Amino acid sequence: LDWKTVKEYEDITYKKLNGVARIAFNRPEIRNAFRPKTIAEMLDAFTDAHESNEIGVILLTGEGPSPKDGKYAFCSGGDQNARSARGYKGLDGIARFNVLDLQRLIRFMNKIVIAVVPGWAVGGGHSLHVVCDLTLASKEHAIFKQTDLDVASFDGGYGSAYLARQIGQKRAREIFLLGRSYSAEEAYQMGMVNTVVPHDELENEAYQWAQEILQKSPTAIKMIKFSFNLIDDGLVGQQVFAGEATRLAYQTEEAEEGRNAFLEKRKPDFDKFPKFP
Ligand code: 1HA
Repeated sequence: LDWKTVKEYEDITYKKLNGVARIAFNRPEIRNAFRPKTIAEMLDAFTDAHESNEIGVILLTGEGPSPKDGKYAFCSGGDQNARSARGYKGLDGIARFNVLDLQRLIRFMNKIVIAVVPGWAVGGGHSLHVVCDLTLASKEHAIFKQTDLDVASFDGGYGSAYLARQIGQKRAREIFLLGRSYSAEEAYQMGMVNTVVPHDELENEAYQWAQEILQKSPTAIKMIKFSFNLIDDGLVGQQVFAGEATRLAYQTEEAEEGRNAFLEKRKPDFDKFPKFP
């Protein structure tokens, strides 16, 4: 695939091709663990893709293999070297949990985000695949493992409760409480992976899925994404869904009349609009 680099970063890569953005963790020697700077770069790239009129689908993945031992990773969660008593410490000395901002952006953005898992998806990296709209996994190298409890951490939000919505309470609790490794095939059987793909074809397959999605109506795509999210996202889910409903309502003649009446300092004439059942 002939990806074009959009912007150079230190901890991630960001490329685009034909309506698809590819955003990847790029710290392969530590299994693509993230520090606050990594997530700040992710937020920058995701915001750019979110605001781009051309981009409809984002592939979130990890560069690899590791130059040290040839192993692949999606993401191994928070960089434990950056961990401090108040979160993950940035180069500015401030401790953050900014991966939660990235989770919310993925959840609330009106583009489809596909997790493309070439290797380890662990801890906070596991939670990121959970929050994406779809997950495609490498048949040979993807491994899913939730180590949060081993390092005295817990993603009590999307990473766990939303995982339980996907695969059921017993399975989700097992994943957290035992912290075992699961293959792509096992993750597929559980329902947290959409398809298992031979490693060499993984990115091409993800790109094809993105192209298929791009054939659909952009408005219908975002309405269905936010419909799926609504019930689990509470009032924020309602707000995000309703925002899109408001956008549709703004496109009507009634909305024009409301605005024009205000600007022309007159009473709005809504009588001319039929009260359809
Ligand atoms: O839970 C949260 C949060 C919850 C709420 C709010 C915010 C949160 C933010 C973050 C998180 C978390 O992500 S907590 C969970 C943190 N991550 C982990 O516990 C995973 C730690 N890593 C591993 O268990 C394993 O390394 C692995 C299963 C991913 C891979 O195992 P493997 O293939 O045997 O490789 P390994 O030799 O262990 O690792 C290769 C190199 O990568 C090692 O460095 P080296 O010995 O070559 O110098 C290893 O130390 C490094 N590495 C791997 N993962 C991390 C890491 N270094 C720092 N942080 C890591 N997460």
